[in-house]
Amino acid sequence: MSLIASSQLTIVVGLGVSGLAAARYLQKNNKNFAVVDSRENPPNVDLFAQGFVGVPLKLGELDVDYLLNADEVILSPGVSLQTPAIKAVIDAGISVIGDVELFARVVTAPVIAITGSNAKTTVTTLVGEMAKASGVKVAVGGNIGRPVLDLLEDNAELYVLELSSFQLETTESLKPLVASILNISEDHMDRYDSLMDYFRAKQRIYWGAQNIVSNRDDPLTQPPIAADVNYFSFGMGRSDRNQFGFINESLSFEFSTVIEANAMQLKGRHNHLNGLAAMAIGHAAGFKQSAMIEVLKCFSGLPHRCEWVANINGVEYINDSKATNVGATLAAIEGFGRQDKKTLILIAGGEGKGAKFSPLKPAIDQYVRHVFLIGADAELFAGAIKGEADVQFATDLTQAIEQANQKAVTGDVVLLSPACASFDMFSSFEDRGECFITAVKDLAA
Ligand code: UMA
Ligand code: ADP
Repeated sequence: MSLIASSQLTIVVGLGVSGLAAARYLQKNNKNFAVVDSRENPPNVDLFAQGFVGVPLKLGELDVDYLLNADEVILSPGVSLQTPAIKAVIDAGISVIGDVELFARVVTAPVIAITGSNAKTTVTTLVGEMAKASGVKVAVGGNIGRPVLDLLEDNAELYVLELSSFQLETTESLKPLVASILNISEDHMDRYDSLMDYFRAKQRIYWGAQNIVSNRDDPLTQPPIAADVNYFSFGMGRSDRNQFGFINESLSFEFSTVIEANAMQLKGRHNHLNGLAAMAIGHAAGFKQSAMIEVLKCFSGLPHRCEWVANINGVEYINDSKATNVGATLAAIEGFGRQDKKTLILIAGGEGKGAKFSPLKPAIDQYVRHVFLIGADAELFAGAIKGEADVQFATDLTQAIEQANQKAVTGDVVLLSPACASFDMFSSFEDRGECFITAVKDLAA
């Protein structure tokens, strides 16, 4: 650590959890820095006032002239590189990076980096648990919640990071021990011009990776071929060399079975695939197979992700509030749908983030009897899925649950899987999920 404050100026853009962690890191390393946030009332202002006396903080519309004083800008993943003030900074030749790039420059222990449109948090958590069970001192963070620069305090032997496309856009020197894209489907189309732009951001995770794990069933996850990289894949079909897959009803590696799918606590075909992905990543990182199997047997899932809530008169209620895009809801419908009978009642809708809902139509036609739609994009949603299922609107989530309850018969599953962000009606996907749980429990009372 340098004792003389650097004369170079770093400006942190964003006072959210990642910006605050960046400020802590820069302060600890005696750097000269300032913080700006385009919001008038961002979070953490009080914490900042207490912990960073004398450090300039500017709030409100980004001031280009001020930003141009910087030698480097640390940009929040929540702020687009296309923001005019940030574009002006880039055009002036000033380096704009994210907190993950700052982390990458100093981290000395190996890193496992995981991205995807869906299943990131589930797979990242599984991989973290597998590392622990293998006896590795591990720190888990990134988009999952704990900012990467805070993880450095742990002096871990291994870092397991969930990375979003936003974080990857401003990262170039991570060079992970293992990198994986789990799947790619439309998301964040309010920030990207096209699926290709989003795909290009995700593919940056493979830059400099020693081992790559991709999804055989999803061409967009395939890496460019390079000579000095080990490749592994996972997918629904039978496994072959360097592949994880299924042999009959068991998860398998190459030509041998590893664990029966039914022995996993996580249920649904999509979750079995998540187990395979975690095992493939753990294998590439050198984890013990016995430890990975133990984790797959014990891990029962995370709240708001296809979470079982109640059985009321033979009807199962499932909270999948974390399904904030079409790909996630598709996986949940296919995971819970029955081939022989339409037993699904779907509650969906919210803020669609510019996505097309039509890819849901075939699965809804095949598995869903009634759909109850809420939120800003309910009409758009209804237009895209019009077909065999009965589609109705509800004024709010509680009314949708009551309407679903009236239609449900023994053996049905009422699935909240919105395919949309929650912020038009709720403070977060957690808030939406808690509201679902409370209303369902009220039904049972
Ligand atoms: N914002 C402004 N002006 C600013 C800064 C932020 O308007 O100057 C707004 C933007 O709308 C932005 C939001 O505030 O989207 C949040 O930005 P932030 O800087 O306050 O965010 P952090 O609290 O630092 O959280 C970020 C990640 N947020 C985003 O990428 C939007 C968190 O992912 C992540 O957990 C955290 O860093 C730690 O690494 C959240 C997320 O929603 C969970 N991620 C998206 C997703 O999963 O779909 C990508
Ligand atoms: P992320 O962190 O990428 O949002 P999560 O693990 O939190 O991923 O899961 C979010 C949602 O993604 C779940 O609620 C579920 O609907 C869906 N999902 C889970 N596994 C898969 C998968 N393998 N493929 C597609 N969608 C999935």
